[in-house]
Amino acid sequence: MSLIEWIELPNLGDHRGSLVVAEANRNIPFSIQRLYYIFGTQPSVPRGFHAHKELQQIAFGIQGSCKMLMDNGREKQEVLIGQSNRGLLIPPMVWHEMHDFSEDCILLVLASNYYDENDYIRNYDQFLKEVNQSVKHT
Ligand code: T46
Repeated sequence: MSLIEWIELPNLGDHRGSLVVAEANRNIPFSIQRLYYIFGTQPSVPRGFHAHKELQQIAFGIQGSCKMLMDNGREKQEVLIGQSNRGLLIPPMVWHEMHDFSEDCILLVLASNYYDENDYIRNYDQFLKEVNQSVKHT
């Protein structure tokens, strides 16, 4: 699987405006158990700086944009999230950091499970250790 995967949702917009649809286990490749949205951010205040052990997520920039640095321990890539119907897949064991939020940014995140702080790896050295251990066992 490549580090960067986008999920495209249909925009059923017409002259009245846009309408984008996400359906669990159809165009979203998991059962959605939770959604959250991030807004009121500041361009110079980054967020994230963690990986998840098992959680799968998809992040949509439903308004404005931000940059997301993705890092699987071997490769790093930064992408711009800024299309309301194009979400970035954040798989387990990918360290991610959000930077350069536009002032109007609203980030909508669909998640495969409920919030669980034990699923977070918030220390980068610990992340690298766990990633390298899992590579050795595959
Ligand atoms: C992620 C990126 C993209 C909850 O209590 N429940 C929740 O569902 C969430 C998402 C957060 N929280 C609490 C945990 C913290 O005390 O809200 C506080 C802020 O969360 P955090 O510092 O983790 O926020 P970000 O923006 O760094 O990360 C968030 C998600 O937490 C994370 O899963 O992948 O967005």
